[in-house]
Order: sequence, then structure tokens, then C-alpha cells
Amino acid sequence: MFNKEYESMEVKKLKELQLERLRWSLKHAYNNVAHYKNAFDKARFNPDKFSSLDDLKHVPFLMKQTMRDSYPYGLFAVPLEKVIRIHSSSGTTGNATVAGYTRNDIEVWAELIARSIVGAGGSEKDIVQDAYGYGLFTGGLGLHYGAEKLGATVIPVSAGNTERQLMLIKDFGTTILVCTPSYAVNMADYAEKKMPDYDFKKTKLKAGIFGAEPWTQSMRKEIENRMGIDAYDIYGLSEVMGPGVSCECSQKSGLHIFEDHFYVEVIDPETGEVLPEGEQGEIVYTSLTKEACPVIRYRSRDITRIYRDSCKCGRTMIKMEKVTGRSDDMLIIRGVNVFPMQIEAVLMEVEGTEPHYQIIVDRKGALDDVEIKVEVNEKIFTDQLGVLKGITERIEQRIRSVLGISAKITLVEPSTLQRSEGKAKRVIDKRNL
Ligand code: DLL
Repeated sequence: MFNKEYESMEVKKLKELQLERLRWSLKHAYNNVAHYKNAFDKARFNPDKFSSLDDLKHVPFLMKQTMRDSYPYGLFAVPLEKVIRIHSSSGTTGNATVAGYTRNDIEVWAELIARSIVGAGGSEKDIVQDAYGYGLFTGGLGLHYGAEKLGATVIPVSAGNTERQLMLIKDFGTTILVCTPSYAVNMADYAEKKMPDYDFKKTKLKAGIFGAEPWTQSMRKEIENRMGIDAYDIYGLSEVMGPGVSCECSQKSGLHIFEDHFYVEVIDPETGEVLPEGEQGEIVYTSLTKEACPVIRYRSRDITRIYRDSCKCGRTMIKMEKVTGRSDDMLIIRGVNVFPMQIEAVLMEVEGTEPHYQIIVDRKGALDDVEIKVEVNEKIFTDQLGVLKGITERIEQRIRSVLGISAKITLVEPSTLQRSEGKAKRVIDKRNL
């Protein structure tokens, strides 16, 4: 562990620490941000009287829309001269959300990333190739500062230029690769197709810390087998901090949330009611130590479950299950709720398909129509038509039985769907709902 005292703190003590920090965070937000003052007053919530973690359920949620409406600095709780860094989420619709960090916020963030890298088996001896995008996106710089804090050697290559990435892994002796899981697959494909002599197993690469988008267990297996590494999941969101809100440990069975800095609840996304531990719902974050941009009950839209087990790694911090989707990317197809991840899971079961796919949803007349374009590997594609037809039918049948929807499956040639260097765009929804 990077910080054993906190990471393996007795749960009772951890809760006391959370309560103490939460009191500070609520007052800090109330006293310094107009939005929180108004929202708390309206809900008749007095942060001075806050006395138990359970009371938090009376505090109003912070919605992404409020963050957008506060663009750019409306939710900052410190004067700008105290802010030493700004990041921003891409904001595909409407205004982007903006996050500021004080020197202390950056320190905490770096520590949580250092904890994450250690969780994935890393140490100061490692060479970390940081292929997350550098810039306003939190991935590149987030991982960078954490790896430096740990004392590892950082290669700040950023995303893109796949051939150079592969060359650096080989020549610089990279031991840990950090990037999105879809970019890792993209790298493995590139090596296989364009650099036939390239052998990951002859490099020093031993681990990958992948996140910023949902990915399945089967995708983990595929990356691990093709690159000969252990692949760990890292999770985070710019509104709350960036990567390092939670990360997997050696057990690869859920991501430990760094609870000494974040208080989490899981709610029913429909009613907003707090669900008991272990139930699936939307995860909600409250920051406990953030100075520049405190978040109080931020509705992430990420769907998961939280649970406390006695993890073999010795960490006591609560775990979250791999995020399976978002309450807002859920597709409703002819009345059936479908997460893109469920479609991916079906595709990955079928031999010969590649983890590159695109889901196109359209409306024909009054009915939703789904087409899934799936790449198949070279060998299958050059096989007889009968084999392709068999695969198409198998996928159609599995989608129907597992998800309860019918979809048109189009198998496409290898390397024809657009590749991503960052987060993959898997869904094209043309319905204008
Ligand atoms: O993606 C931060 C990050 C960078 C995390 C690098 C991990 C590694 P945003 O761009 O604000 O921040 O996007 C946050 O991405 O609410 C989730 O829906 C999704 N997400 C992030 N990590 C994971 C993950 C970064 N490991 C949004 N699994 C979040 C599933 C993830 N979804």
C-alpha cells in the first residue's frame, strides 16, 4: 500500500474521519459557493447542525446541469489565485464542466493515483507509459503526477501515434501502460497487423491501468492474453477529481474507493432514495477534502454497486463493482432498457469477433431499429460465406435471448470501424428522441 495508515484504517475510525471531514466540507461549500448556500437554505439544511453521516440524505443533490450552468467558475470555493490547475470535461452537449485544483487538491490527487498504481502492483521501480490524453482531459496529467509522486519513471507520451507507443514500450522498457482499454486493444491490433515481429511477451510490460470508459471482464482477459500483462481498472470523473477516485487491487474484484477523500452513496436513479449497501443504482459523490471545487452529493449517473468485503489485499476501503453503464446512456429500444455494455458482453462471447463495434439506433416509422456493426477477424472474414452467416445468426440469437431485443448484425472487415485513441464512441443514436 502507498499509505497503509489510511488505506487499511479500521472501518469505525474511517467513519469518524469521514464525519469530521464531511462537516468541514459542507461548511466550506456553504460559506463559499452561492449555489450551495441557496440550495441548502431552500432545503432548510443547516451545515452547522450536521451530526451524523446518515443526515446527508437531507442535503440536495448536485446535478451535472448545475455544473454546466455555473460555467466556468461559478462553483469555485476559493479565489482564483489559490487555483493552480484547471481541467475540463469534453462536454459533447452544452457547456463543458470545469474543475479547478488548489495545490493541496493536486497533492491529494497525486497521492490517490500513487495508491492506485501501487494497488496494481507498481512501485518506484516501474516505468509508466502514460498514453492517456494530456491536456484538459484529466487522464494524462492525473496519472502523470501520481506516477511521479510514487517515484516511478514517467514517459509522458499522451494518446496517439500508435507505432511510436509500441516502439517506446519495447525500447524504453515500459513496465506499466496506462491508457483507455479501447486504446490498449487498438495497440494490440496495430502490432499484430502492421508489425508482425512485435511480441509484447518479449517486452518488459507487466501491467496496464485502464479506465475512463466501461469495459467488460472478457475485454480484460483479451488484453491480458494479447499483451501478456495484468490489466487493472481505474475509475474517476473530472467533476469529482479525475482518475483515482477508485482503483482495483491485486484481487481484481471490484475497485476500492478512496473513502478518506470521498463519501459515497448509491441511490435509485428514479426516486433519488438512498439504497442499502450492495444494491445496484447510481453512485453519488461527496468530496471530503477538496478545496477549490467541493462537490456535495454529485449525481454521477454511473451505475454500480458498493460493498465492503474483507479484501485479501488488506485494504478496508469500500469497493464498487465495475461500472456497467450510465443511467443516461441507457438505450431504450422498443421499451427494453439496454446498456451498450451488455451488447459488448454478448459480442465478446462469440468467437471470431473483435472488440470493435458500433451500435446504430434509428427509428423506422414508429419502431426503433438497431444495427450492430461488428468487426470479425481476418481469418473469419476470408472464410466462406456460410461461416459469416453462422456468426451473424449466433449473435442475433444471443442478443434476442439475453437482452430481449432484435438487432440487425452487420459483420464488417477487420480495421474498418473508426479507432479511438481516447474514449471509444460506441453508440450512434439517430432517433432524436
Ligand atoms: O474519464 C477520468 C479518468 C481518466 C478515469 C483516466 C480513469 C482513467 P471524465 O472524462 O470526466 O473523467 O469521464 C468520467 O467516464 O462518470 C464514467 O461514466 C466513465 N468512466 C471513467 N472511468 C471508468 C471506468 C475520466 N473505469 C466518466 N469504468 C465517468 C467505467 C468509467 N466507466
